[in-house]
Amino acid sequence: MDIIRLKEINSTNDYVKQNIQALPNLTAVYADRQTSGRGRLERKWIDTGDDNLYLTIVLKPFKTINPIYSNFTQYLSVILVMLLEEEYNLSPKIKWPNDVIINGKKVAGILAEGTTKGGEFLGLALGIGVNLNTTKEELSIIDKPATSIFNETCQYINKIEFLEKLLSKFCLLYDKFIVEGFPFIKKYYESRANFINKNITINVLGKLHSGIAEGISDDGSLLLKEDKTTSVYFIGDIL
Ligand code: BT5
Repeated sequence: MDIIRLKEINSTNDYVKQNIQALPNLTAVYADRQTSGRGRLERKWIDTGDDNLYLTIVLKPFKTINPIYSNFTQYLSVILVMLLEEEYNLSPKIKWPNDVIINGKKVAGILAEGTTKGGEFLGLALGIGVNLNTTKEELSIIDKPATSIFNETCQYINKIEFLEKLLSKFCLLYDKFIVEGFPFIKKYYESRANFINKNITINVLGKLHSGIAEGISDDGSLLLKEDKTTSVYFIGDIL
């Protein structure tokens, strides 16, 4: 995997989107500082210093739009959970669709953005921000409960080592994932999900829906039992 390091950029996702034609599949772009990191729906990803990870992976395994593109965020959340469990002895959970949570607080956020030109699909920018060494004080400026690996383990995390481990795990299961799609990671994803069989409320573009989360479909969507019917949601936030 080629790795590009940027000292400072507005957003690694924007950098990848702007350069997607020149960047080969599976190039990783990370920045030491990110001045306008973005989340979904115009939300912000807060930069808490250069010893945290701001990374975007270039993905264009298929030349045309393919259902697999909508599941890469869930794939990356599973890869991160595996790494946190195996190497850092943590017990992270996944909050649908792809937040990674430790002890009820968000440690990482993932944002995938497709790029098209004249109707042609050029590729996906798969971005992830991971709080590696953010201190309690820095975490307190984030508007929702947040944590870092350092905050959970009292262990300083070497960013480059962490990046290499994350990317090598990403590549290890990648070939199988792009052939089999979400069903390949479904069992693992569900076993680490913190919402299944619970009463939840989701916000879908400003509209709230409440019910029991019955599970995840083979395409990664959420099955929510509202009264007597089960609805399928492809986007939204669990509140
Ligand atoms: C996300 O959005 O969680 C996706 C974040 C993706 C960030 C990466 S960094 C590299 C790449 N380049 C970018 O520009 N973006 C990607 P969402 O689910 O919408 O959550 C955003 C919310 O997370 C914010 O509204 C805050 O409540 C919270 N948040 C912001 N910064 C945080 C941080 N450092 N740690 C924990 N939570 C944070």
